[in-house]
Amino acid sequence: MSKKICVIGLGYIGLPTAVMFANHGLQVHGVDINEKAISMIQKKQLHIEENGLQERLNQAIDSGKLTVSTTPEEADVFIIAVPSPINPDKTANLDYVRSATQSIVPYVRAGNLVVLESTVPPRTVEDVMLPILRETGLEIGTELYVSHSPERVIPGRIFEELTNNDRIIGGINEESSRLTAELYKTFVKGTIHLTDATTAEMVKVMENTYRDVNIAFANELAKISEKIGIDVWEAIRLANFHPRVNIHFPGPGVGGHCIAVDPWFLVELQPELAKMIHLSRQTNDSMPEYTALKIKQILNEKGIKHGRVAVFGLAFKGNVDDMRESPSLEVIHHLEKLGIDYTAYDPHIKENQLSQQTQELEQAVAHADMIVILTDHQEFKYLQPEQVGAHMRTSIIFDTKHCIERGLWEENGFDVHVLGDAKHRSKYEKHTFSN
Ligand code: SAJ
Repeated sequence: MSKKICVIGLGYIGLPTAVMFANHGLQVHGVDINEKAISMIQKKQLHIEENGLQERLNQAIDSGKLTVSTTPEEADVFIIAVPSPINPDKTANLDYVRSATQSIVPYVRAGNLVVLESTVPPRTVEDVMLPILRETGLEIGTELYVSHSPERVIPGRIFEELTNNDRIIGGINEESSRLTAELYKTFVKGTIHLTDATTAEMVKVMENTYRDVNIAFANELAKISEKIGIDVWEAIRLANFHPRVNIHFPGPGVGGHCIAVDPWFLVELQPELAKMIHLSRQTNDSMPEYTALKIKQILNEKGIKHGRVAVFGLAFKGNVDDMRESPSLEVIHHLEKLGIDYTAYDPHIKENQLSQQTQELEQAVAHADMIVILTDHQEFKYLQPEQVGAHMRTSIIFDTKHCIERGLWEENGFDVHVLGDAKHRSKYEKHTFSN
């Protein structure tokens, strides 16, 4: 294929996508409003972390197939991959989608294809993008083709998933879908499924909402399990042996820029109908406070009035360097409100993100009464009690991600607490929870 592509937005999705097309022989021009990011990419430097991106970027720039700047250029295809966050009042913020669409209007020509990759509320292509694209004077559907091709990749494995995941492509008409599928066949090995634009938008939002609702269910089960004296992790593990059951896992909250955001799109569109979806969002958003209150309860039960806690994990999930919408920040906020002193430690997050953050493990646990694990990083799974025990004032560890080896820590004199696990508590302590 000898098409030229212009990619608007060079973030976590846009840059890997641009690089993929360039390294498969297409001429690609990448655009971003962030001048610093553009000058870094021009020098083959990365402004985001992703496995395998550096060598692929080097190849794309060295071959001359990828150029970048802050302004679009004429092309055969325009791909928009910009953020679609929520406003503080939980309504969709489509400003970037609007301005990116507006930015290509002067460059779009008859026969071009415009593809939106950003996750958006259903009907965005039809109701937000098309009115802007009509300003080109081109007839939509016959002179200008438009579709939604949502990204579905997970950070850390983007290149593998870009290649192997199935793709949903929804055009505003059949020709738009067909042209988009032909384009993505350049590197997609998974099956490409064709539908209409609004269905494709709904599918993407549904996938993330499914996960959010399922996690809320797991969090509710964790709270119930604590009350009735069982270990929810064991119960979920056993339930998932059923061939048609796939219960997700509880935790201190749901972070990231996707799963905690996309369900709100459906709540905004249909507030009267999206009841379970709304309740699930509230359930997951309540977990950081629940976690902080449990920390206080555990300290109080030990007779510790003004405890010091070592917070392990600032990233929104294990083994990533991304703090966006991280529940850890909310847990910390509630610890501050409860007057609990803390240090924060995360080997994946660069220093100076928080004033109480340290890069030194020893410093993080010095005089602490409790380690609270909020992120299941590999480093925490394999942490050894003797690395930290001697520096602590009291040997308590609270694992909200069920990632440490309980027996090992207990053998080393630690009082071990796990979110959603009251079974082990009742074995080691006489009292039950009441709040
Ligand atoms: N989490 C739990 N319990 C679980 C699983 C996750 O509490 O059982 C938490 C994590 O700790 C994290 C949050 O949920 O805080 C979200 O993590 P995630 O790994 O579920 O999702 P993301 O945001 O990294 O990526 C998701 C993916 N969507 C799905 O798996 C359906 C990815 O494929 C999408 O591309 C991405 O959203 C996106 O961009 O929409």
